[in-house]
Amino acid sequence: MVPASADDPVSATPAHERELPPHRLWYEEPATSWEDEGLPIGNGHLGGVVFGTVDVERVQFNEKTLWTGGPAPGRDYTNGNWTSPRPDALADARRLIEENGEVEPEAIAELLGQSKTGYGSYSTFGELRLDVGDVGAVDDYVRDLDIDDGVASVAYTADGVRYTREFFASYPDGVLVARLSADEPGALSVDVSQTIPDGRSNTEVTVDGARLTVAGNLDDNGLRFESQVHVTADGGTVGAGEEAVMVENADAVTIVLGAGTDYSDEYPEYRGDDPHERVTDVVDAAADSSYQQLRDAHVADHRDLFDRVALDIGQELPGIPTDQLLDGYASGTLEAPHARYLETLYTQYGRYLLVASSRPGSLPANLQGVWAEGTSNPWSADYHVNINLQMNYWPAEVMNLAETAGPLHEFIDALRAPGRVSAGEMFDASGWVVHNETNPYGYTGVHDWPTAFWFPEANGWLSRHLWEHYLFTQDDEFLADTAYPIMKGASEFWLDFLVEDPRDGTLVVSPSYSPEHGPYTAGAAMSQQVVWDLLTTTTAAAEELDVDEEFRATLRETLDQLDPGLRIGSWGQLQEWKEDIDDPGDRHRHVSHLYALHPGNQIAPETTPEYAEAAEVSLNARGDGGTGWSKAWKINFWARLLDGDRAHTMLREQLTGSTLPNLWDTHPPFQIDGNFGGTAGVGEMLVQSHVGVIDVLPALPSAWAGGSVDGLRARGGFTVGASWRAGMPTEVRLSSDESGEVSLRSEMFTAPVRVYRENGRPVEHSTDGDVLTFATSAGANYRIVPQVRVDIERPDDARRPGSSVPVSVELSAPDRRAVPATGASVEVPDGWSAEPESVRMRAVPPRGSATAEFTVNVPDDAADATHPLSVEVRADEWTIRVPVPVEVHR
Ligand code: FUC
Repeated sequence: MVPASADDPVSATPAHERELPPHRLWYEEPATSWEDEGLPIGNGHLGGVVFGTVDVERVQFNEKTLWTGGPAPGRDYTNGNWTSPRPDALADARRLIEENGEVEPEAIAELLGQSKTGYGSYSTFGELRLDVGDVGAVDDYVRDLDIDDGVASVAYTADGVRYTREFFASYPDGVLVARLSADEPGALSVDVSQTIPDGRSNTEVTVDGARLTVAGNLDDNGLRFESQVHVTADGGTVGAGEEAVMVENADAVTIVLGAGTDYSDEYPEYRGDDPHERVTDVVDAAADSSYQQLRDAHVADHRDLFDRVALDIGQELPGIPTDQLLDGYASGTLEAPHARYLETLYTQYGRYLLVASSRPGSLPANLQGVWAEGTSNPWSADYHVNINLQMNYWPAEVMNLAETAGPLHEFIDALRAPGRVSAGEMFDASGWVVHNETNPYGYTGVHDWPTAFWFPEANGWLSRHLWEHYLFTQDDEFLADTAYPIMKGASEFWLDFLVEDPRDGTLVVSPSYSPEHGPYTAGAAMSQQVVWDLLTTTTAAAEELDVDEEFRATLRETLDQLDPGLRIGSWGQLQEWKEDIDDPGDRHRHVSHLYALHPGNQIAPETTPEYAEAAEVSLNARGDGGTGWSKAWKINFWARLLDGDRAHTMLREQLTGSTLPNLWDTHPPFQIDGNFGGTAGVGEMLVQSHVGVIDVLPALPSAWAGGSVDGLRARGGFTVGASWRAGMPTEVRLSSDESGEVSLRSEMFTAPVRVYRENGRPVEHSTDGDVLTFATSAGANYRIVPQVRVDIERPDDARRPGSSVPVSVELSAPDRRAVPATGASVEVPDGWSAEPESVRMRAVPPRGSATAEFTVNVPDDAADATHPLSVEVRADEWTIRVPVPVEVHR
């Protein structure tokens, strides 16, 4: 063994060295159901769902701004604001609540609600149809979605010819692309056309040579739309047919599709330029590029985002199609590495879907991302802001896709103009407001569904996303120009809207409604927590920017008087309402009063253990059921409670009961929020940074005992990676965008570690318990390496009373430092014994190891249970304690 000198260069290559199995969804049959089986592609503004049907390929497609509703000739669109003044409505609602404590939702809806007018719906653009004629019998059919490259494909053999189709949506070129090829020259003939859904007028279909153009207006609001399809053939002929472009006897065919509308996000007109020129330009440019050029540019762009996070939990490629994999997972028949494959595929699929449905230059991802099959879709495929839109963006920062949040920020910004009118006209308040759900036409007022119309706190919850973006990116310009003005406007609303609670003199929200159940009251937990969070982060932002001193003082005074929404009730629960009225039998899918635990950070086991415990009581009472997004939220909650196994249980629940064969989340119906919430939840299991410390592997489930992850982001401008074995890190990796101090938390730091720069130089650090702190330089990479490691070997099957368990302890020095002499023992519960009681272990040289053997005796009267044993290895300066639970079973 060669003792290394302090400044030996060490490899900067991450420990993540295994080539990961490809991330791919695949099937042996064409899709028959859009919702269950279609495979989604997208570039943020265009989305396509590929069926893989053989004779006539169907690619249903969307353009993000194709929405009915909003301003329209002959419609009195009020953005949901009251059509006539109701000067007393708010005061009446408040009085009802003050007098009765609890008020039926219908009574409040009667006073404050109003039926929806001009809300509209997201709509399909149509279907691209590729008609290759009657193919006859087909062999070796496969349909897949390669999410590493962002390419869907279909392949089959007919008449001895192998046919292949590829589909992708290119962000750099702004088009959907389809490519048909065959392994025999001249084998391809296809008619390319487009369907036109209902609800369109002035529709013109023109075929000019190789170009099919469809343009018209939506009946509902006159929105102008246009799509153009251009067909290029290698070999063969291309000609104009009636409403189709016809290709005969080609070797290969490339089809590009561009689409747009005259929507603009500018209040109050919401109209911009006719899309004709824009669509013509992108389709012309794409038609001038070769298929390979389009594909290469797309794959490079996609991988630039997608490849940033690598997750290895020991998954292995299963040799079965994805629908069978999902079935096997649900029935518990998969081998563990195949189950882990599905878990990593699902995690990365959420990242794929976010890249595909949210890129700068268009609207944010809606309830179905960018994919919607009908002209009037479930919940309009809109922007619900009492959880759903927010959940869509939970993975954006931690999962290293911060750019995808741009459309959300712009959308929130565009809500301000109509939101100011709603605040002023309806409530005589300044600032801006939005309620339970909204559309792209600034619907910031109300509707009248009693249990789901009132949620003015949405302005605060949305604002949190801007502040988080700043925390993760440290982008000062973004904070000053985008985030702060929006946060300030939302805070101004609350400064005017909060009222004093006669019960205790605190400031509360009234009316207040905990989504989407129970009575209307004053000061429900979520209302208070969201407002507390908004005012607190707005104060922090103003301080950071050193602006608005007087306003800051007002915020602080208000915060001092604000009810923070945290109360522990009679059965130990975190109260959902200000009065202790929680029903332990309540299984409602919204768990709103835990906002403070996630996505907020008012509650954390490290900082407010008693509230964290109460949150756990509430969460246990709510149970592990729920709809898709509800389960996804529970993954995040349990991760924040640092319970990796329970978070994993919820991930299993989501995959088992709320995931369709194409891995889309189902409420039911298909709703994409759960996909994003699930992916974010895995992020929370692996790294957390919401209480000022980067917690590494805070909620690692025992099913993921070994693995590695790279590319996760943490607040403060950090990128984090780690490798682990037996649940304990073997290395932590950190890159720092800025110079400053960083603190990380891991059980690993309770024993000696060293921190190295990429050039191999050790970095000075300090530790305090399980927290390690050191100074970072901008752009530098660090590795944190344990200097001592304890591995345990023992049979892990259940033992009988009166039997014994051999326990072998391996102590090693994995880096360049020796481990000094230590004492080792097994700590056992009362009535148990271990032989020997303790062992003295000699010093271990660098990269060497030593072992000690113990026998644990299980007492005759040991109960059927898992008993908490542990191994302790003690040196003068440190102690390592490794839990070794022993299950006893008669
Ligand atoms: C919220 C949820 C519903 C549904 C809708 C789109 O209102 O409570 O379950 O997800 O959004």
